[in-house]
Amino acid sequence: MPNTKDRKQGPSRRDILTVPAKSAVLAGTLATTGVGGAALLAHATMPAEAAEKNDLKPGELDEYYGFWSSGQTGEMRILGVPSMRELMRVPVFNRCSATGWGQTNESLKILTEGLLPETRAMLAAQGKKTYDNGDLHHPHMSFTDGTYDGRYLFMNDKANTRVARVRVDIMKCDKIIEIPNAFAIHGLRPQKFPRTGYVFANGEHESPLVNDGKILDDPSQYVSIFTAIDGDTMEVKWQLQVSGNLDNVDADYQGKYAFASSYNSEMGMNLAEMTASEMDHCVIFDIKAIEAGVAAGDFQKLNGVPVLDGRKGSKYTRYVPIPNSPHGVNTAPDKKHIMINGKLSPTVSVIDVTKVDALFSSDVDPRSCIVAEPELGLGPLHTAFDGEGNAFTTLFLDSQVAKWNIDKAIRAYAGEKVDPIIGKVDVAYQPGHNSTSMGETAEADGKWLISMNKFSKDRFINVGPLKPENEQLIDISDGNLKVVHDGATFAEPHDSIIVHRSKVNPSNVYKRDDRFFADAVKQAAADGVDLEDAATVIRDGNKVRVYMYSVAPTFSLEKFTVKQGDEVTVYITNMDDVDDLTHGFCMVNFGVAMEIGPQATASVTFKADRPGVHWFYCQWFCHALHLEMRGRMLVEPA
Ligand code: CUK
Ligand code: CUA
Repeated sequence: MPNTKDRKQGPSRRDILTVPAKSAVLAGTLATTGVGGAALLAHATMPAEAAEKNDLKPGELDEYYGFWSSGQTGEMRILGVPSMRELMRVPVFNRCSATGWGQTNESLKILTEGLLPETRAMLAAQGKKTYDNGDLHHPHMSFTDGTYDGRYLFMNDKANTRVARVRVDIMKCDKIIEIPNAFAIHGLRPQKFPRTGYVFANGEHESPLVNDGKILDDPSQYVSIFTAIDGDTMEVKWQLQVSGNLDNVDADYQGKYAFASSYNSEMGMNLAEMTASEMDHCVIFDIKAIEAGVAAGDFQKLNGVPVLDGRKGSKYTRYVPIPNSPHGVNTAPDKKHIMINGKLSPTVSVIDVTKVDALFSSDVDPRSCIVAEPELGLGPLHTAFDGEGNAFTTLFLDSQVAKWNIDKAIRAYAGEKVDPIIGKVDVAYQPGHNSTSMGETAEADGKWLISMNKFSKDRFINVGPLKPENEQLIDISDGNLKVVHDGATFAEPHDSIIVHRSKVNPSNVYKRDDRFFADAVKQAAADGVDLEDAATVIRDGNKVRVYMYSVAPTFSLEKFTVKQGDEVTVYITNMDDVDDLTHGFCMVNFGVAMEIGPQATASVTFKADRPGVHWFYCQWFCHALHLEMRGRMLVEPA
C-alpha cells in the first residue's frame, strides 16, 4: 500500500493554468477544441464592463429565476440569475427545521396522502409516517404553447419513486405522489404542447413487473416503466412497459411524442453486462397511439393504473439505436430537433421529429430519423440551447462545454466538409447538466448558460473532505463563452432551469381561502372557531385543539393548559398582512417548530407527555419585540 502521506498529487488544472482565478477563467475561454481548429471564443483582453454583466449591486434585482434541484438533499432551491444568489429553499422530499415541513399537518398531508398502501404499512413498521429522504434531480416548469406558464414546477424523487409538484404562486409543494409499478423515478419532463398536460416520468431501474420476491435472476421478466401523470390532477394516467432501462426524457413541441434515453439495452444486472453492447437506444413514445390503446382497453391494470406493453415490437413505441449508454435528452427551441447525449460515446445523436412519423407508419430503418451525430468530446451528458441554432453540450470527462451549430452538424452528417464545433470552454470540473436562459422553451434567449459541475476541487477554501459542488455562470450573449461566476452548492444539484422573471408571479401574502390550509379552516368551522379572532382551547376527549392568532409581537394566547398524555394540535393564524412578516411557533423541548406565513394558518400536532410549564416562542424574527413573542403551555400531570 502506498503511504498516502508521501503520495504526491499531480498538478491541478489550476496549477497548470498558473492561477489567479480571473486569469484561469480567461485562459478557460481561450481553450480551443483540437477538433478541426475551432475559433477562439474571446478576445485576449476582455472589456471590463463585459466581465461585470452579472454583477448586481445591492438592491438590484435579477432578471431570471433559477429553479435548482438539490439531489439527495431532497429540496428545490431558487436562485437569482445572473447574480447566482441563493434566494430560497423549498422543502419537498426532505424535512425542514425552519418551516416545519414534514411536521406540520399541512405538509404531512402532502407527504403521506400520495403514498402507496404497502409503503405506508412498511413505514409504519419503522415507526414513520413518510419517507425522510428524497433524491430530487429534475425540476421543470409547466408549459402552455411551448413556453413556461408560471403555474407549477414538477420534480422527481429517484430515491423513493415519487413525483412532486410545487405551486409557483406560493412556492410550496402541494402534491407528492408515489408512482406504482415503477422503480426509481429519474428523468422527468412536462409536455410542452399544447400544454402540461402530461408529466412524463421514467422509472430508471428495471424490475420484475409484479415484484413480489419470486424473481431475481431472470432478466427476461424485468421491465422499466414509463409513466404519464396528469399535471393538473397529479393522477397517474397510464404506464408502458419498456425494454432496457430508462434514463432521461423530453417531449416535442408537437404534442405527439416523448423521447427517452436508455443506457442498458442489454438488461444487464452488473456493470460488465450493462456496458457490453456498443449500441443502446432512445425509446420514442407515440402519445396519441397510447391514448387510443388505453381507450381500447389494450392494457393490464396494475395497482389501479392501465399498463400497456411498449416493449420492442410494440405499436406504441419505436427503439432508435444510439451509441453507447446515452444520457441526457434535450429538445431544441427550433421545435424540430431532439438531442440524445452519448455519455460513453463522444457523440450527440440528433433526431428530426418530422422524420419520426415514418418510423411508426412504415418499415424504415429506425435510425432514419437521425440527421446528425457530431463528435464533440469525451462524456457528453446534457445539451442546452441559445435559440439561434446553437447547442451547448457538457463534456463530463473533458471538463468542458462544447458550443456547436445544429445546422452545421446536420450538413456534416450529410457529407459536407464543415466543422459544427464553434468552440469550447473549460469548466471546473466534470459538468453534468447545463441550462440556458429560457433554453428548454421556444423562447430561448441566448443570454446565460449555467454549467453544473460535480466537483469543485480547488475552486474554494477547503471545508474538509466533503467538498461543495461548483456551478459556473457563463455569459453567452455575445457569441463567446465567458465564465463569469463560480458558485458553490451543497449536495447535489443535478439540473436547473432559468426562467425569465416575467413568467413567475408569486404572491407576497397568503389568501385566507388558500387550499394549502383548507383542512384547518374546516376543523375550525366544525369547532365553531373563527380562526382570525381565535384564542381558545377545545377539548375533544384526549384530543385538544388550541386555536390562536398572531399579530407581531404577540400570540393571542399567552398561556394554555392541557393534561399529560393529551394529543395537542396548535392552530395559529398569522393575521399580519405585511410583506415578509412570517411568524413561527416553537414548543421548547417538544421537537415542535413551524412557519406561519402572513395571512396563513398552520398547525402542528404533538403529544403532551411532559408535565410542567413549557415555553413556546416565535422562531422567525418578526419585530423589535420578537424575543418577547412567547407564551406558556402548562401540562398537568396525569
Ligand atoms: S441526471 Cu444527474 S447529471 Cu439525474 Cu439529469 Cu445527468
Ligand atoms: Cu413573531 Cu418572531
